[in-house]
Amino acid sequence: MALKLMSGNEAIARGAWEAGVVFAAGYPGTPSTEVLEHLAQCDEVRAQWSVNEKVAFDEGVGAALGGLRTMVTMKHMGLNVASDAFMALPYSGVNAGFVVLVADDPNMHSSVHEEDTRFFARMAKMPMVEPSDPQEAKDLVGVAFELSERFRTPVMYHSTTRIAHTKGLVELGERREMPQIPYEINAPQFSTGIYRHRLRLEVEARLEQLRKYAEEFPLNRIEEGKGSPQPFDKLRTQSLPIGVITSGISYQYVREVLPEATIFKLTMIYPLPLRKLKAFCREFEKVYVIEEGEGFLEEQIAAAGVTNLVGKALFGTIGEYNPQRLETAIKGTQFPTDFGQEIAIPPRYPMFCTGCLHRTVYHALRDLNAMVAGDIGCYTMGALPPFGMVHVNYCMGSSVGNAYGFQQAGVERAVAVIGDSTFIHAGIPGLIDAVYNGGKNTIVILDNSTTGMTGQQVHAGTGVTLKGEPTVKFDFATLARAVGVRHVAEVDAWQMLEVKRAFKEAMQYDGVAVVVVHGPCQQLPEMKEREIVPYLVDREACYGCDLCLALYCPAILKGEEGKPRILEWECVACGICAQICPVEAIYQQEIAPAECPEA
Ligand SMILES: Cc1ncc(C[n+]2csc(CCOP(=O)(O)OP(=O)(O)O)c2C)c(N)n1
Repeated sequence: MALKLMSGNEAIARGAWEAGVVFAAGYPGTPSTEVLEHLAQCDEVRAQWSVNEKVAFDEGVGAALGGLRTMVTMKHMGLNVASDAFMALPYSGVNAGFVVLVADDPNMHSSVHEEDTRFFARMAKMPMVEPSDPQEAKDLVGVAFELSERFRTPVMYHSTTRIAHTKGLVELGERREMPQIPYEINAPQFSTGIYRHRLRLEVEARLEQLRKYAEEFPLNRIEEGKGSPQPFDKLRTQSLPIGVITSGISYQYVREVLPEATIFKLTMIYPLPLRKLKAFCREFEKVYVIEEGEGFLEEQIAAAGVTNLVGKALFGTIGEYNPQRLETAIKGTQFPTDFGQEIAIPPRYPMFCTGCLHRTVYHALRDLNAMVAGDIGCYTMGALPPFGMVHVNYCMGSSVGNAYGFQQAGVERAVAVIGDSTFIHAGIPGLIDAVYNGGKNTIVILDNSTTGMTGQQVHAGTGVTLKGEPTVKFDFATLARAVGVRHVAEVDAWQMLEVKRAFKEAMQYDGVAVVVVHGPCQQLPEMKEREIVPYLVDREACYGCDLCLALYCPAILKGEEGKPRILEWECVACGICAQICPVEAIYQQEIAPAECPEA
């Protein structure tokens, strides 16, 4: 028996491979990203980053209808983008198995907002499964595909940050090659727009079958309590028999905190086996429903007439659960809401890497007194001190429309700042709209040749596919011109004066202006591996004006006599500090980088 230590995401990828997945598409987003990255390493799987989640979903639909087992991956916000197609697909159902992995991020470790996507499955009337550990994460993929093909339905595979990133030993299996299921033209089944009224009935009929199946689903199981007296003697002496209904990562916390409890462990979390759950609840005086996020399980069970549930009122909806939180809640004491901040670490703001192009951009926009509608990516951090230069920020692609709206409201110097990956993902329609409706905004596209924030994934503007193959490279300036932008400039991020001049001219232009700022991410291997000749400060020439310190570059510190000092081992020689020094006191000299004394 081959065992391997795997994260949940790696296990999901392994499960997809073993289940015979042939086509896999997605868009990066923590905590789902690594699933596709692992799948890309499998020769048998055509894994790809698509330009956004909606496109990935649509492509997946085509592949599954065409007869290939297909997986589509995204984080919770990605499902918002794909939701139009997500809602429509249950109407037609699928041909070969189709599983959409959606990973939520309770506590927003890497997300703009918390969102419980389980409600989407219910809205779409799509069956949904959820694992509790890496082994189950792997096995459940195969189960989801069987469910999908048996009921000819898309299946949502729900995961969360802790499931995605927790590691555990996983028993490996073999790949099952699945023969392609022949596709036959059948418009009454798959042209959902026209045949919607009949298909609407089919959705309901299928859901009814799924409800029945949920009652028999073997991975929804009851685990009898162990009767252990620890640690809840209080509950025991009051002889309050406790039952627990739970799923996902919460199941692990329950096992830890309530080892004596009888647990109804749900693995298929939509539709629910309500008949069984009701019978279960009758056995106990009190039943805890322990689930992260909203009261998705609780509300449905309560709506079925169960009245002895204790859930969200006790455990709360905000943030992640953990054993401490559950224990505190069950013992009746108030659980602090600043969870995650118990560890004493010095407070500090996240900051752009040394040599990051975003620093130049915000520095220039600050000097030009711009009002910035920001977007989603590393550059979102420009909202924080010391720059404080992202004045509004919502979700991917919003910057372009937001800036246009501000201009409509008469707000001056409204500039949209958007990353390359984000522009391709959701910025393009906003740009077309601004041109079409006669906007007068500047749109700054930050081309760092990667999807930086999620861990340097390639995208359509990088000229490389997820499989590492060369491909057509999207050209931002050409696209801008093609949609009618008359003022298009391209600048090198490390030419400070040029960047500033380009922004100034764009902001003065009477129409939509696009400035593409090129500057590869410093975390890309080619940037990290290049030879760097660091900059130095001539202490004699420097008179301590602190202009270079206002860049907030991690490589520049205030040294002796209050004069700046450049950390040679940190400097990546972007040269911005030298460019803004009024007395040319910063210079580059061919020397061996000194050892970092603290290292
Ligand atoms: C709808 C949606 N999908 C995915 C994500 C995850 N995500 C956060 S930032 C980002 C893109 C960042 O890339 P880019 O715009 O190129 O900016 P960079 O971080 O490289 O500066 C992604 C995909 C998200 N926040 N929302």
